[in-house]
Amino acid sequence: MRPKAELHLHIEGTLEPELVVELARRNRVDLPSFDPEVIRARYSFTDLRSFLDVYYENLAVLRTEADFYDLATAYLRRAAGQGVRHAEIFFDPQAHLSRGVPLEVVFGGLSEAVRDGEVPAALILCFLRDRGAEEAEEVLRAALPYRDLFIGVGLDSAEVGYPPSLFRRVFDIAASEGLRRVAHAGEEGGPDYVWEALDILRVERVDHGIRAMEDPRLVARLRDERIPLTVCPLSNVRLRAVPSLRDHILPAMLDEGLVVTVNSDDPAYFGGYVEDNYEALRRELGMTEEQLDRIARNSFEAAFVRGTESGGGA
Ligand code: ES4
Ligand code: ZN
Repeated sequence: MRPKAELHLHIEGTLEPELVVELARRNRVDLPSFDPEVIRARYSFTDLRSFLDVYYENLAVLRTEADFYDLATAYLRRAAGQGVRHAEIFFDPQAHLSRGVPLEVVFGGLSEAVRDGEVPAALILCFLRDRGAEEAEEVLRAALPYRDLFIGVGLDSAEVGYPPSLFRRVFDIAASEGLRRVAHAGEEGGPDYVWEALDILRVERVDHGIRAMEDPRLVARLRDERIPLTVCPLSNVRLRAVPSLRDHILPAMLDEGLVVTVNSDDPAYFGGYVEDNYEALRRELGMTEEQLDRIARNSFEAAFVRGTESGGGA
């Protein structure tokens, strides 16, 4: 299996139904069903919003430091089995703070799992854009005592209606703290969101970015500045950003000379981990080993933390 870095992965999106049930029992959280198959059967989303509703609901079982530790440890074990040599992992503190889970519990569990994990990894703190810029700034300030435990900030959750420009101040503060910057843009939102992420938030990678292909000037900018895009093919199909894998624009992005990477996004929900995404591109799109090798090489170039492709990681 080819070595790769994974750069677009929400740790909360690795919560498999089996772990939902285990944590619910451990924490005495009531669930509509304790059958993992029944939980999995509810994953019939039609867009980003309907996915996020289920995703946030399942988070009710994450309560203690041990829960966050077990979640991230399970991901890093699976990632090792998928050829991942380095992972830069998103987490959503607001999705936990809003349920009364303190920041120290989230940072404690995740950072210990990263320290002990099977794959070298780093954490990227994401702001939930639909909760607004003021709350994002509060979260960043509250997280600064844990500054050494994360390498950057990102922007996720429902995209349309929450343009990157709203978050200029919080990204400026992050930059002044030496934090790396990424944002989801151009998944459901148009190329204008990608422009704003670059020009206003000064992001160094674009998460998804598939709709950048609608704007040739933007494509030229991304190519010339070698700004990586973290594309998530199985996610795009499940959330209907593209009709089917065969219609995915990824091969054209590669032909344009963009620094494209392939990632799993929320693998517990979208039907596969990162190597499963590579495999689907091979099977459904007929992508060649040469193309997939380029994507894997891009993933190491696009990583903020440099390891080596043969391991050694952070
Ligand atoms: C997400 Cl696919 C996607 N898009 C935006 N925000 C997210 N959070 C978790 N998965
Ligand atoms: Zn994502």
